[in-house]
Amino acid sequence: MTRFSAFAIARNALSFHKDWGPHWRNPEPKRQYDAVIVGAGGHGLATAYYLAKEHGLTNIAVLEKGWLGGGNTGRNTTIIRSNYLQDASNAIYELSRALYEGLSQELNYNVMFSPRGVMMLAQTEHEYRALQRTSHANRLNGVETRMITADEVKRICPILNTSPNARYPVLGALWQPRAGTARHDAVAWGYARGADARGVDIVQNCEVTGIDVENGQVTGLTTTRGHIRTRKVGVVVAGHTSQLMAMAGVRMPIESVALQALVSEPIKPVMPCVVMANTVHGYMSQSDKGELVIGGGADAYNNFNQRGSFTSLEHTVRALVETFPAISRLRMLRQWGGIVDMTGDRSPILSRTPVEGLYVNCGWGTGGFKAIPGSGFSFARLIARGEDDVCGPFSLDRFREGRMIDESVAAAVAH
Ligand code: FAD
Ligand code: PYC
Repeated sequence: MTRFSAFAIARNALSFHKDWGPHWRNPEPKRQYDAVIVGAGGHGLATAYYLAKEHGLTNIAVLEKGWLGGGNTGRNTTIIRSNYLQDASNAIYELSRALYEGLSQELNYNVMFSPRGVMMLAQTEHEYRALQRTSHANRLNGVETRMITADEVKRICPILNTSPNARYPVLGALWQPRAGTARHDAVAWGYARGADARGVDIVQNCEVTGIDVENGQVTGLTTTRGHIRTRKVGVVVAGHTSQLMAMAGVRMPIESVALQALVSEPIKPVMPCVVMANTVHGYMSQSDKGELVIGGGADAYNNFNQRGSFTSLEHTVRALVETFPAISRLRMLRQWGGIVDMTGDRSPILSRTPVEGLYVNCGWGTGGFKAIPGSGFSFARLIARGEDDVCGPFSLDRFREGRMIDESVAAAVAH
């Protein structure tokens, strides 16, 4: 693997940066692996990376029906925070946020983690109390968040409309100073590069079309590039989880729905942090290129439309113009959608399944980008060693046993 360093960059500058090699191989799938991960999104790639790095499992493959990072991982708005309500959520999201802090060094790849701070506005008394409760829960779990006043909100982000005459005046906000953003493609590419360097085969354009089960044990996969034998499979396919798991006869408590986002034309820096205005269904940050990155609520009906729609655009832009009147004359450049995987309690599933050797990682819904490092690290432990210290509460059993991890408020985006 080419290592990035000041010296390597200087050396490659001499040849006008034309001599950098490919960052991962494009291997043919082998006929047998010790473990196979289905889905080369951030979670699948991170799982493969930690399986290889932490557990020495290198005869493994990641199978991807399209191109790596082309699912929700390359379509999200990159917000990273750990200000969830429940103890189990604080554990996995804060593990993840902490891993993001050192991820560029870990992967020797710049993921552009920017801990610029995330504020969730309180625009009704009820919302204020709910966020205050979250800040207390966070403090008990060692997650650094606090409530800030409307004056502090204005000081941190001057373009925010904090007028008391607004339809929903800003009463304060839940502020997480070490939360922020990262470059989504770089997270996928960095993990792919690290996994490939440790011998993991990342096979793109390889769709899984069947899961073989014999006597309750997974034994292989049928793919568009041939049959593969394996006794361990991790399904990590976000919005397509129900279809994949149905191939093994497992019914999943997942609904698939499009979540959309858009970006404006680039402008000079105006947004020093991330702002989420959940009452009016909008959130915004500014990318390093200067584009305002904007999103809102999920589509109101289940669907697989991986694209934008006018209804969502209008609803989201109306919310944002109300929150940031200064952006009303900006042109919007691009709009897109991704298919997110929603559970009833808005918490993920990282679990064994009734089929021996078959594991599933899904249900991150509208908020799984932030969780990629922690999810990959913990899911790899579950697959390699059966250890479920972090994953345990997120098992499939919880739906049968009524052990919900209710994060419908902390999930931020309306759905
Ligand atoms: P994906 O990245 O979707 O990867 C799954 C992969 O599986 C895909 O590449 C797909 O092609 C592949 N696959 C599917 N079926 C098969 C098959 N049969 N065979 C082989 N491969 C298959 N989260 C945040 O934390 N912060 C945010 O700001 C945020 N904003 C978002 C904004 C939008 C518009 C969207 C859509 C999502 C957002 N999210 C956000 C959520 C986040 O993007 C996802 O939770 C996360 O990326 C899920 O990653 P993944 O690896 O599980 O799934
Ligand atoms: O989970 O923080 C989040 C988020 C913001 C936008 C979409 N998801």
